[in-house]
Amino acid sequence: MSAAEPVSLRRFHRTCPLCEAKCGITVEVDRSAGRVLTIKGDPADPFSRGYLCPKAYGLKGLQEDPDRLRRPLRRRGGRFEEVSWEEALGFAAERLRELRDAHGPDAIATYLGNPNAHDLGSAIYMPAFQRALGTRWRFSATSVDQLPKSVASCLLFGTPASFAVPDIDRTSFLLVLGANPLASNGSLMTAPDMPERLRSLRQRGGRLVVVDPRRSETARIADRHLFIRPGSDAFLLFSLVHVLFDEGLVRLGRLAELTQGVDEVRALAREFAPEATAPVTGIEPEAVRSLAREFAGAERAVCYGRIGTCTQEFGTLASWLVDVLNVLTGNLDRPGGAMFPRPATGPAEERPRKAGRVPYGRWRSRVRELPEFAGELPVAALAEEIDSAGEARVRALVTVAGNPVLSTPNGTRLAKALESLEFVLSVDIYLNETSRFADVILPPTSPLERTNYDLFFQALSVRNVAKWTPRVLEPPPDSKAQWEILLELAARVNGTTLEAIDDLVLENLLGATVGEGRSCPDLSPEEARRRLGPVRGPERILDLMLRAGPYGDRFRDEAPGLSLAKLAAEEHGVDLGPLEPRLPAALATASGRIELAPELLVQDVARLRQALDDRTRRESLVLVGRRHLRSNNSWMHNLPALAKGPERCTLLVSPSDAERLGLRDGGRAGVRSRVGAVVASVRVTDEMMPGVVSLPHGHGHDAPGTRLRVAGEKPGVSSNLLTDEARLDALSGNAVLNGIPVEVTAAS
Ligand SMILES: Nc1nc2c(c(=O)[nH]1)N[C@H]1C(S)=C(S)[C@@H](COP(=O)(O)OP(=O)(O)OC[C@H]3O[C@@H](n4cnc5c(=O)[nH]c(N)nc54)[C@H](O)[C@@H]3O)O[C@H]1N2
Ligand SMILES: Nc1nc2c(c(=O)[nH]1)N[C@H]1C(S)=C(S)[C@@H](COP(=O)(O)OP(=O)(O)OC[C@H]3O[C@@H](n4cnc5c(=O)[nH]c(N)nc54)[C@H](O)[C@@H]3O)O[C@H]1N2
Ligand code: SF4
Ligand SMILES: [Mo]
Repeated sequence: MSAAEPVSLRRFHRTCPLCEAKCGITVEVDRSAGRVLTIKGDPADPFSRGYLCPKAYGLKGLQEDPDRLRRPLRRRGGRFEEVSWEEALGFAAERLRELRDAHGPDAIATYLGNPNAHDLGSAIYMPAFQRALGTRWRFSATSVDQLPKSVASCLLFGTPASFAVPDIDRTSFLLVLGANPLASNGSLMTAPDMPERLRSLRQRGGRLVVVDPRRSETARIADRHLFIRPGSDAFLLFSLVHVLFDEGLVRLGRLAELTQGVDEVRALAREFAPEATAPVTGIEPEAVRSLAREFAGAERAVCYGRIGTCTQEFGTLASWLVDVLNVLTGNLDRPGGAMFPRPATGPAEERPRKAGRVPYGRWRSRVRELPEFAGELPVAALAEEIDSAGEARVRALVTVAGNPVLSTPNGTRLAKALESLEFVLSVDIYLNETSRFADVILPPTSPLERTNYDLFFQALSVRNVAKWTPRVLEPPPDSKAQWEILLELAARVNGTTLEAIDDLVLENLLGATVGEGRSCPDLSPEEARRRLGPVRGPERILDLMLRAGPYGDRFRDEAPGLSLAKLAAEEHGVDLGPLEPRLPAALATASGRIELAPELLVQDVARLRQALDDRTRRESLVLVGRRHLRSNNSWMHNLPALAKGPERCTLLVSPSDAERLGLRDGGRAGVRSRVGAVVASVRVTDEMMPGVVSLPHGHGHDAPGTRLRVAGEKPGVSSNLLTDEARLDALSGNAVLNGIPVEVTAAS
């Protein structure tokens, strides 16, 4: 630090919480002014090595955004007023209690949005919050995202979180379906600096093949790109499996003993020869055959599917077949294939766990009888659960870090439904398209004002890593962290205290980790409690998880191993090594093996078979989505540094469709689906497959009553005014957000 710099200039090494990549950032702040000066990539972070995307700088914008809420708001007579925390929490808890007492806990629905996954406090205390409300009407962004992958992974490997992630740094053949990591920075695959990781794949002689109805940023740098008709990945994948069997390319290797159901898969694949599926996928049979041969012949290959393979009609089947391909070629659980990370907060011992019942369909939604999975219902059912008459209807909604009006299908119907509710509580940092319907908005502290640790994403990481991110700025007086808001609400609703709930969370974890037969056998719970110290909140729980985890010090201070204090001493994070094979220990299925042909999936193949003969689905014009590096779902459009630049909410149309429909580049087009219509600017580009148009989601910031001044200047339109709540992946209930039939016409 030079003498000219102000004495209060401080430099912190932290993790960016905005997306799944988890880049190391260096934040310079003027602490006396509580101001962020710069945000840069941290070259000493062993995982991200200095990489950064433009969104990281948005953390400064977010900190300074005058529209970001800092005080609770309460609606009075159609207007929002700032009120004290005491009043806001007291009123919210009172209304929730009244509604629960009058109508039962299921009258209150919850919706949890994506940023919860990036917040340690939410990750630790959300289960307690949900339990306090007691409702089974739980919804989240999961069912507009990775639900199909969760269902498939649970059936194959045993738990909803049993995700196999591509070992991208060691593979020699990466087959990507329905993901665009150069824009999204990766998902269900935490791997900062995708550009460099993909470059080095090619440099070591590896190959990248992308299957996408759009020649995306990632497809552009691939060795090969195949256009595919939206929603038809399961057909392509089944054809690849067909060719593996047909040409004797199946090589399970050590997985043979660990896998059951191979013969059933062989039988199912029989009718999906490349020639049979080509009319549905639009991919030439010979291209499918050579892809299967290359994949099977590669030294180390991995197939990876994401949003495009999940948010579609056959999402669970496609997600399943991605892993079937990895298993049949012996690429599951081996370096360069699809592997199971071992996070520092996971179970200490590697031993097969007792299988529970698959958490599917234990209850169903009221109106459409959609199945619960892992404790929640598909969000495509939220509006109808509110607006369909009946004593058991949903009467109140609690949203936490979610914007379902822009993020879930048929936003028009949902907005109307929200307006009709008896009570809405939003825990959110903006007055936006969803929270404008709230009676109370409770804003937590900003990302730079809170401590963090990536409980979820370190379990999805392509290397085993751990990093602690203490807060950079002091939270302003009279502010609350998200975990405090959740626990205070939970406490008030049930007439208990934050302290009591926090203690209960700790006791439950102590019961699972400390004492005879557990990972810390020599310790008593009293001693563990004493060693963890009295400070409440997520840190104490995290410390216990780390110390009792696979790399933990087990409370032996002299021993090597992690504790929160030791992790905190490593400002750039610690690298715990490459992924290692974890089967069979990581399995939790009833058979103790990989269940390659689970009944639910086998049954769903009938639906796929029917679609093979359905001609209409091949002909209509369909809509898909996309992401942009400077945007993040629906909520970073209010930051000037990110919002500047050309209009991004454009409709991409192929030249042949443009000609047929009379559209011109730079002109306007009306897009209509069963449920709604929008008008968007047209970009004519040969990056689109003919028959497919693309519009990003998360825009449409022109709703009345919001406080989003920057976003409102370039509102764009919401693609979820077009997506249809009636279209689901029938097995999981996940919304179909890609492959929506639309009519497009020229507009003035
Ligand atoms: N058509 C279409 N729709 C899609 C998708 C698609 O590809 N196409 N993608 C889907 C996917 S993958 C996802 S994950 C969902 C996302 O769906 P949501 O999670 O519902 O939406 P987000 O846009 O992430 O909204 C986040 C909300 O949290 C608030 N927020 C931000 N940070 C914090 C915080 O720290 N605490 C609190 N309390 N609030 C915060 C923001 O103001 C915003 O209201 O969208 C889905 N919708
Ligand atoms: N910059 C930025 N980064 C983000 C986000 C963001 O909004 N902006 N959101 C974050 C979130 S919540 C998530 S879940 C991840 C998602 O990360 P990704 O899964 O990488 O999502 P996308 O970038 O939308 O890429 C999806 C691709 O699927 C293609 N596609 C559409 N339909 C089909 C189909 O039927 N089959 C096939 N094969 N492809 C299809 C689309 O054309 C698109 O190129 O990104 C995360 N990162
Ligand atoms: S890719 Fe960008 S948004 Fe994602 S963690 Fe890295 S810097 Fe943050
Ligand atoms: Mo997502």
